[in-house]
Amino acid sequence: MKILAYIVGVVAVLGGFTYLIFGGATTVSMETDSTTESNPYQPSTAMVEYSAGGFEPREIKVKRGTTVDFVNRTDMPLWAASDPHPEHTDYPELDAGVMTGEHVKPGKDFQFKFDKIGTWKYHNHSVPEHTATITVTE
Ligand SMILES: [Cu+2]
Repeated sequence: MKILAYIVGVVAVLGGFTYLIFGGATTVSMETDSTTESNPYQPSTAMVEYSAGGFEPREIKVKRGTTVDFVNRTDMPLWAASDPHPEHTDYPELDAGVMTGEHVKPGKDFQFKFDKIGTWKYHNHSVPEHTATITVTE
């Protein structure tokens, strides 16, 4: 009988561990997820490619604090800047010409961190009909 009681005890302890490990893991991962969503400092990135047809994707939605990498896939300089053209006053910081002191050379990129919530239209200052939109949410 002592052995049986011992086995029952071991099973109960193991079962408790199993519950702790799996039950606990589920709880932890849920907490991690909610932390990720509410943490503005969580590093996240997105990419926009500029080709002969313009910016792609034409519209993206990102969370505040996201760094967007603008890649120039053309053989022409790229001067991405916020609307309106030519003042660039909607989001003055978003202006590759001001940020880098020059156009983004072919094959190069520039990165911009979006800290302001809103819907931001921008364009290539050198080809202003090439427009695109980035929506920044909380
Ligand atoms: Cu412009």
